[in-house]
Amino acid sequence: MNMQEQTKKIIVATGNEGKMKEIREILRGENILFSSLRDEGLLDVEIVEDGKSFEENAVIKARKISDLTGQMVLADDSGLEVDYLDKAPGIYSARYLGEDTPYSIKNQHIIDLLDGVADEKRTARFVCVIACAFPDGRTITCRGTIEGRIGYEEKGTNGFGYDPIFYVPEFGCTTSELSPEEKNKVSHRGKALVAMYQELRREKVL
Ligand code: ITT
Repeated sequence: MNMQEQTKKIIVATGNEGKMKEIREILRGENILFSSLRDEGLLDVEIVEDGKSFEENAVIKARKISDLTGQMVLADDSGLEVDYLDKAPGIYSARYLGEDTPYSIKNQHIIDLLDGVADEKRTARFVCVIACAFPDGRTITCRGTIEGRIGYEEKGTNGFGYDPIFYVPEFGCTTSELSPEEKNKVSHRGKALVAMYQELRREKVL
């Protein structure tokens, strides 16, 4: 068997290019070809994310595309929980202040809401749930988190979304200042995706 034959294609039910890039990097070297909704020509499929948790929304996305394609499909539902804001934006992270609002504005808004709030009360976490939907109707989920604090200004140019305001005390910088490799090693997405990969290996799906 040559390398080409061993490579397995997995559809990821996401339209978010930042996530897609990280997913490809996290499992680089595992002989998996990740195909996005754009790659599949499915970007226009309407998916109603009306779940009440990251788990529910991840399953909704994976299930919809699995039913449509008849394939095993992964999905990522993720977001930022700010403790001082009662865990907002949480599952509404992408829609916070409007889906098309630039992150420079969303990030500054969160910084402003925390104006005058002391370091120890600026705690926050990124959450990522990876769901896998199988063609037989079964679904499984894996969750990963990374703890941090909301910074005082945007810092860094790597990553996407809320990375420039997500300060990680252990590293002394934001996840936007980490290299992609460093972020993937410790991130919510890195943890959730590696856990899912191990589960799929255990189940001999991969
Ligand atoms: P899909 O549903 O198509 O996958 P989406 O962007 O709408 O894309 P979510 O509903 O899961 O996805 O929202 C996730 C949001 O959480 C994302 O748009 C970012 O704002 C934020 N987010 C998640 N992971 C992040 C990360 O690693 N760094 C920065 N922000 C992140």
